[in-house]
Amino acid sequence: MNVMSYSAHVDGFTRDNLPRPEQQPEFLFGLPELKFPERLNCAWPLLDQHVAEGRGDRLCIQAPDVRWTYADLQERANRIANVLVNDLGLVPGNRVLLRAPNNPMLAACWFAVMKAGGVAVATMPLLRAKEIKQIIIKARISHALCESRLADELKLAAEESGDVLRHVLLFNGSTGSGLEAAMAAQSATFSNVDTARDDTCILAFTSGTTGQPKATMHFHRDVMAVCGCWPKYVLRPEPDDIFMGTPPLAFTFGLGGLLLFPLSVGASTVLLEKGAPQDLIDAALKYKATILFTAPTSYRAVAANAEQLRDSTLRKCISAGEALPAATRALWKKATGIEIIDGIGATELMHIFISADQNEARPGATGKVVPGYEACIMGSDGTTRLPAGEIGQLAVKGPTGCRYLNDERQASYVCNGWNFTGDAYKMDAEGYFYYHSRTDDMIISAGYNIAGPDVEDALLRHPKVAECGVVGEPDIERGQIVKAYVVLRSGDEASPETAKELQEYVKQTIAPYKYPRSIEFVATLPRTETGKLQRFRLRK
Ligand code: 3UK
Repeated sequence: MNVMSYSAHVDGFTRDNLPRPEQQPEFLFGLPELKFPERLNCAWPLLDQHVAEGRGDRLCIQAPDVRWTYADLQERANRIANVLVNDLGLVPGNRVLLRAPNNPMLAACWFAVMKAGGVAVATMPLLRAKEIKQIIIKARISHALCESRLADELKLAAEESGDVLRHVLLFNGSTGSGLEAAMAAQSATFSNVDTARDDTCILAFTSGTTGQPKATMHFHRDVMAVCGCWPKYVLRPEPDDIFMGTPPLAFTFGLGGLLLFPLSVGASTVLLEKGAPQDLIDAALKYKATILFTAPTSYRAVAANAEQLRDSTLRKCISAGEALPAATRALWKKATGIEIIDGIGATELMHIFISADQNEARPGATGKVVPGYEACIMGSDGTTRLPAGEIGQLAVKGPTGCRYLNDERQASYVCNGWNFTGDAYKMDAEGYFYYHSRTDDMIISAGYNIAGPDVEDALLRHPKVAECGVVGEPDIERGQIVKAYVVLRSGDEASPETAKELQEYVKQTIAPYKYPRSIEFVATLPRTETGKLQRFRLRK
């Protein structure tokens, strides 16, 4: 599978901008699930095949006032694919920007792009014109399908990007206009473009915190590969499962968890535009959800009222995006009785590659390497494997891996065939991986190597702490000191006494040299739209 197949792309932009072969990671296709035919369009196994095999009447997507079967979704996707090709002149390989909160029309647009052989570039709803413009230019976006409420920033970005983005159609606006009107005039059938398994079908921009955005490239076979690994071996969903959660479909955590994985087994998904704690609880009860995807901070925030979920239909809860503090795992289990399934994934690898199911979970550990992948801990030279128990750089390879679109930073993510995620981890003798910190977030204080997340976990155990972030602050005497930014629970007072109380508490919980010498109380912490704490902003 390392020799590229004949491309169906008429617009060769993505193939022309792949990293050179020697800069690509090694790919592993050992599992039986990973033997892909040369011609592969992921819309077939995920959507059309269900209808072709008589499952068209099964429930596929729910949202407020929407209940679509597989046949309903297929019909919408076909009509939109026809609009793209017949009205907007899309040719295979063109990039299509998608901009909407998680809703059924966004899912239909995503499948339409797959069917037409296009390349979907889903963007975070909160992005502003400046950031959208960078994406339009970097990915040379010619077409956009956009939720009408979010059109303003896109239009601004389009104007400022010169003549690149030529076709914009809006949906979910006043009835009968825009995309929906165009769909009504098109056929409900579409013959999928016969793409190669190694034709790019999505460009996923990383939620990276600094510098120019990076676009990762994933093929049709990558989309199917992620369905064949973590869900197959760790999540093990069933056709009657009802998936729901918060991560945007523009974030590959959400794309997999809320669209690809449910559809890959013929199950259904609930797409929610809002993910505040009470919205999640209400939706879980209303739709009788069985599988929940969200980030650690959200589990913590929902836990306060999660007793309501104790005897609900919910059976599996997945956390990713950030390290899951053992304190949050315990809180969720106490409230709901459910052991969280933690998993580390990355945009570069598309989805989760280290994880443990609810029976194998160990507090403090992310889990074991997911079947299909290999992982190890490398020393600082990037080539020597460290023995069990030592902290080093996490290196991974598997059926998916990093391909940045025309980007020098490829060489820092991929080295000797391994993907380096930028995380410091250790592995124990049984193969469990323990998160330490981001490699550039290590705190070194008076010679001690301290992991911010370790101190955060200790603080989170204190009843007054709602959220916290721990970073290294420059210090003349110690090089760095441990500094904690703390959001208190409402009603608790931000006073020197409270700070002292928290410091004493940490000293009693973990090695005393790790305690935060400085504590600052804040109202909120800076986070990305994917729920990650922006430590670099705390350091400023
Ligand atoms: C961190 C974790 C500890 C880690 C993602 C699941 O987060 C995802 O992708 P991103 O590109 O960020 C990747 C980085 O996030 N991280 C993610 N999960 C965990 N750290 N424990 C975890 N469970 O630093 C990693 O390198 O935004 C997660 C699926 C798809 C994804 N894209």
